[in-house]
Amino acid sequence: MKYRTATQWGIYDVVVENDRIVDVLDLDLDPNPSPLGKALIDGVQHKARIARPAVRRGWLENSDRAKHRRGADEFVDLPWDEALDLAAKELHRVSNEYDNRAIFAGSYGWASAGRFNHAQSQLHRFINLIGGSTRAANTYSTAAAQVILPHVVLSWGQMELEQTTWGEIAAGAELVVAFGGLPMRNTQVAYGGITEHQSEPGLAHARAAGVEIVTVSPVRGDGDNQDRWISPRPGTDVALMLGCAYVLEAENLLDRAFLTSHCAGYEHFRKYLLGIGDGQPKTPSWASEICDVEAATIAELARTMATKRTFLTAAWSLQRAQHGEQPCWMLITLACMLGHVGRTGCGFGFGYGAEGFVGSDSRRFNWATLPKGRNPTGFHIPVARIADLLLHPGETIPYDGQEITYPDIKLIYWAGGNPFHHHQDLNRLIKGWRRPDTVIVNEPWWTPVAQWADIVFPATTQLERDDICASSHDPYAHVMERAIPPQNDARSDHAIFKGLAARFDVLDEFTEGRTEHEWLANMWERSQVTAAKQDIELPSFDEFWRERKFKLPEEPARVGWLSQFRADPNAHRLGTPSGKIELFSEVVNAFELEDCLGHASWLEPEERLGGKASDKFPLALLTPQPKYRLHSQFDHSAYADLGKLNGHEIVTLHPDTGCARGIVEGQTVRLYNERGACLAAANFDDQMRVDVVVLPTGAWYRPSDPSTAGSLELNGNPNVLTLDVGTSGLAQGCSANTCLVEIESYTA
Ligand SMILES: Nc1nc2c(c(=O)[nH]1)N[C@H]1C(S)=C(S)[C@@H](COP(=O)(O)OP(=O)(O)OC[C@H]3O[C@@H](n4cnc5c(=O)[nH]c(N)nc54)[C@H](O)[C@@H]3O)O[C@H]1N2
Ligand SMILES: Nc1nc2c(c(=O)[nH]1)N[C@H]1C(S)=C(S)[C@@H](COP(=O)(O)OP(=O)(O)OC[C@H]3O[C@@H](n4cnc5c(=O)[nH]c(N)nc54)[C@H](O)[C@@H]3O)O[C@H]1N2
Ligand SMILES: [Mo]
Repeated sequence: MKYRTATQWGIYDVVVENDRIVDVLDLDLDPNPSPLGKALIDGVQHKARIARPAVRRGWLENSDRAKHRRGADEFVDLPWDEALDLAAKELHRVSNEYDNRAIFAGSYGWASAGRFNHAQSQLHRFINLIGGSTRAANTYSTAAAQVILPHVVLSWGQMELEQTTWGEIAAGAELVVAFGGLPMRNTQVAYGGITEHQSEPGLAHARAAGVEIVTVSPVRGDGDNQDRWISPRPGTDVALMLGCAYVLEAENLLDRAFLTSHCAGYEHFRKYLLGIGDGQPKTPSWASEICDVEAATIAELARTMATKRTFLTAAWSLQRAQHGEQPCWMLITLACMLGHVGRTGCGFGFGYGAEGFVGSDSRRFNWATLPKGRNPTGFHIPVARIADLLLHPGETIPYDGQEITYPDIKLIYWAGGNPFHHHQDLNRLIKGWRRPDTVIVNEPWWTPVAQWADIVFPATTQLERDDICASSHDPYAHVMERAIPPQNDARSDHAIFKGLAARFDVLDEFTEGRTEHEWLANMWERSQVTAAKQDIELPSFDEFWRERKFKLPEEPARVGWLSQFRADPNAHRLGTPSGKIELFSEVVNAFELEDCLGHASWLEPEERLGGKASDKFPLALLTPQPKYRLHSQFDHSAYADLGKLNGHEIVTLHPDTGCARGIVEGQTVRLYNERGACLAAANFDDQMRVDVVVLPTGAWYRPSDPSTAGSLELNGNPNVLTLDVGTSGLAQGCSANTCLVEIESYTA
């Protein structure tokens, strides 16, 4: 039998024989399906599944909960009723003894496709009914961009969904300068699910139309199909862009009319650029010292950009670094100086090699989701400050012009995310993670976050329940069919929270009297209402369920992004205070932050090549997204093994870097710095900087000695090495890519 399913890397048909998944088939709908679907074949019905509810022995048997043994303890299986009773009792206790802010249900993570059994939505709906919790704002992906861009140009949501399409780039641009490249491996993935992968065909189309691509990245392989490669030190793109800006200003190659009519505050930025104030003109030779690209190359790049219809783009990775707000602001500043913003296919945009929907011309539509209600505490922290929250109750931090004081967290509830994947400096996280009284986790597999919990509820995967896949960037809705029975004793996230809701006397409020299937129909009906407002008629729910998919009608071609603003900036004001693109922001300036000034600026990070700490650790570590996985998901599958060697994640380094350290290709190596150490398998690539090493994220955290923080990590999880500081007092995003390490051959 074949069953339709959806993942956040594509829609597939799953072939099932005798309740076993035997194959996963691509759909004809998809011009460029992702092979990541293969992970479902052995990954779903795997020995790593959590069979039944489990409680950590030390938590169960010791009055002090043996918190120091969290992550290093054994588990005791319990029947569902007993485990639910324990969790409910503990939630009751914390909620009664403290303010509900003492519960952290931020629960960041991608979970899986399926709008109803979306783990966080279910968790939030339940928690909101029992008084709410501390939550988390923004994402690990784009926090710095999400916070700075509304001050400069537009809300992030608008940018992501509405910015220039690949078709427009092909039609209107002559030159694309891609900071961080356009790594097509990342476009396999799109949040919530993706039907048609358009990025690779879109990029190929632009290339065929004669668009020249310049990749600016420490790693050449980031630019599939590029014409030219410029390789700065990681984290120094802002200096390089400033060097370019200086040439435009000094050689009068900039569009002063555009800067006056459409931008606010260029004069402030110009003073900084020319060094009137700090005495340091941001010349190409100044930039060259920082980014290690020749001054002549910088000047020549500036001149080329000024003579062509240019599109500037940056990978999201650039802003996942200390001062990550700056590359976003500086890219926009440079594009405004060039003056092409709002012309077809020109200007600026973010993330064209980040997720598969960026630059697609699919209709955008707000499909209905599960209503989560309101969080009665109304309180959240910036998502990447989780370790600070756990470690420093009572401390106050700045965030986007506000002040946030951390509460004392007594209970963590996580569903649908893996902080032992996503957070930086895991040895530091562990110290905080062992402070609360109780950690509750819903997970299908014994992932690290499940291993580091006290009460673990086994969740079904999407193949064990019905659901609907529908995302705001995708014109399709798909039926997700239950293909196999729930494995072992697993229950859906909805059923788990139903069990808890009953114990809080909020069952009726939680379910509103609906079965899971009735909820799907309800969500569909709410989408019908939204559609009707746009003169679109959706079929009945029954018909949708029979047909298994529905595609919204094509819409008339979107009006070129920012073209109306370009044509008439007064009639089409932006959301900024001036209505223009703010190259200087009075608002940000008034926050008086040292690490985010009123205009784009070069700010020294805590560590970088050629800068602080490089005498101790001479290599920059980049931790990009993995080609053979989504984050840490299905790391246990045979497909994910393609990114491993001898059981370790593969680290890529320049052959000269290996040679200088006596490392041969294929051998096991140890990466280390003052924060931690991990093993990996060495792979050489001579098309990258000699002072950079690349270890993708996602290997399951496996410390050799979980009882003590800091022990050698065995699988190759780079987050034992990364730096855990906020991007700045503005966004407080994660700074994963600000990281120096050393590497050595490993023999044990
Ligand atoms: N060093 C470094 N670190 C990074 C990054 C980086 O670039 N460098 N990138 C960051 C970014 S951009 C992101 S988005 C994060 C990603 O971090 P996460 O989103 O936390 O990572 P995932 O591995 O996708 O975690 C999803 C979890 O949900 C579980 N799950 C799946 N389906 C279900 C379900 O139906 N129910 C329940 N209860 N659970 C389910 C999976 O088993 C998995 O454990 O990582 C961040 N971390
Ligand atoms: N296959 C797959 N695809 C994914 C994901 C996945 O887990 N697997 N995760 C998805 C998610 S959640 C997100 S947020 C996006 C992330 O999308 P991005 O953040 O854009 O992707 P990354 O792979 O982290 O980084 C892209 C490239 O930037 C380069 N780079 C890093 N630092 C610098 C720098 O300082 N300067 C310059 N010039 N280049 C730099 C790296 O070499 C890297 O290959 O990817 C999505 N796509
Ligand atoms: Mo992300």
